[in-house]
Amino acid sequence: MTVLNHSMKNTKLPYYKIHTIPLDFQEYPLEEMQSRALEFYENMNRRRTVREFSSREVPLEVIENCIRAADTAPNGANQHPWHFVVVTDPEKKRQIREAAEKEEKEFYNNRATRAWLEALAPLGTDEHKPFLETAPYLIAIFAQVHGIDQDGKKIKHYYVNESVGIATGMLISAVHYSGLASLTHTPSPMRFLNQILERPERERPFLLLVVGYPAADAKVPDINRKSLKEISTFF
Ligand code: IYR
Repeated sequence: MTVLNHSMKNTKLPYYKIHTIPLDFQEYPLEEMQSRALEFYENMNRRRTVREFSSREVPLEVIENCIRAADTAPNGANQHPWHFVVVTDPEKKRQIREAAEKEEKEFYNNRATRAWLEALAPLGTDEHKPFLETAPYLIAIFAQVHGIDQDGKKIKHYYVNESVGIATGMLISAVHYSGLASLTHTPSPMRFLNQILERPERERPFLLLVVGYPAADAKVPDINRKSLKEISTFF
């Protein structure tokens, strides 16, 4: 079906005939809707950021499908302003670990404020990042600050941070839903990722997601979620 986009009718711009297709929407009986919401929450509530990984193999196809899921994220002007680099090569992992630990050492010893270190203390993090080599996959997520057209001209991208943040959240959810653990790692600064992973300057490293099975004896800090009351208001 083709409809006119009337909101543009009185502007100087040409307005477009947008192409539409029927929505593929799945409705559930109310009871099922309620149990699905509860089940989803209970499942997501088991997700924990893991810092001890097993080197056990994970099929690449799982990672590919998780990235496909991330690409379904709502995003500014449907520009998909992201790029995912999947790293399995041991030498690349080694280079990433080396560069990340260098920045992290500087962070923990000099750059971080006392208040920041105090906020991190309950998590037990430090500058040692062995998981960057142990885990089978590192997924480096890049935000495309702007696009580039066929003539090499800049294309403005909209809501880049929001879009990439949502896609990353969906990637983390997909990884958890698949039965794998992940760790959001943000060495700062992380521009070294452009050089190691051969990404252009217009792409800003957003986050490094470590993915794999948790180590058999993995422990996590005993922390709490906030209550619904603390995080929400209903009018
Ligand atoms: N990027 C450092 C420090 C760090 C910062 C925050 I905020 C965390 O929630 C966790 C760690 C690191 O990865 O150790």
